Amino acid sequence: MAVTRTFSIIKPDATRRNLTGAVTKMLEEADLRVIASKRIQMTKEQAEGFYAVHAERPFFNDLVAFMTSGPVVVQVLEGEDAVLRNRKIMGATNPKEADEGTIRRTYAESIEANSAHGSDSDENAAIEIAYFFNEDEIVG
Ligand code: RTP
Ligand code: MG
Repeated sequence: MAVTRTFSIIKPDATRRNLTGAVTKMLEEADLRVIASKRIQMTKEQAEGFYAVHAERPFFNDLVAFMTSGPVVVQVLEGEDAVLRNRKIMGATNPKEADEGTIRRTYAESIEANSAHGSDSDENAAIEIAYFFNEDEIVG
């Protein structure tokens, strides 16, 4: 297995409840290393661009409103098979379907306010990392 990178967001429901450290701890305990991190307030334009693949989905407007409802923490994570490793510790989109011990099962409030985002492929990870970070902000 190769050491790769993925992109993570600690979503507004988690930052609002002061869970930045708690979520990050679960990522670190899953052997993911935070090699870049910043807390930002996403603009509507940023959120719409980030979730452009979901533009036609019924939940798109709600999702953009939620993701801009408060600060988020964007992170680059590094580890063996980082995309899969991160998706595994996050758990299923819907916290009711997420496995015990996952971030979403532990902390998510709903299918929308589900505490964490993680890239779904190496290709999307590279795109999403570049959307929020310059290479000089990432220290591996
Ligand atoms: P993410 O992209 O945030 O890591 O989550 P995911 O792959 O598990 O889920 P995806 O299908 O890509 O959906 C993106 C985010 O949209 C919100 N969502 N709301 N109301 C709904 O039915 C619904 N479905 C999805 C969630 O915040 C989800 O993480
Ligand atoms: Mg997704």
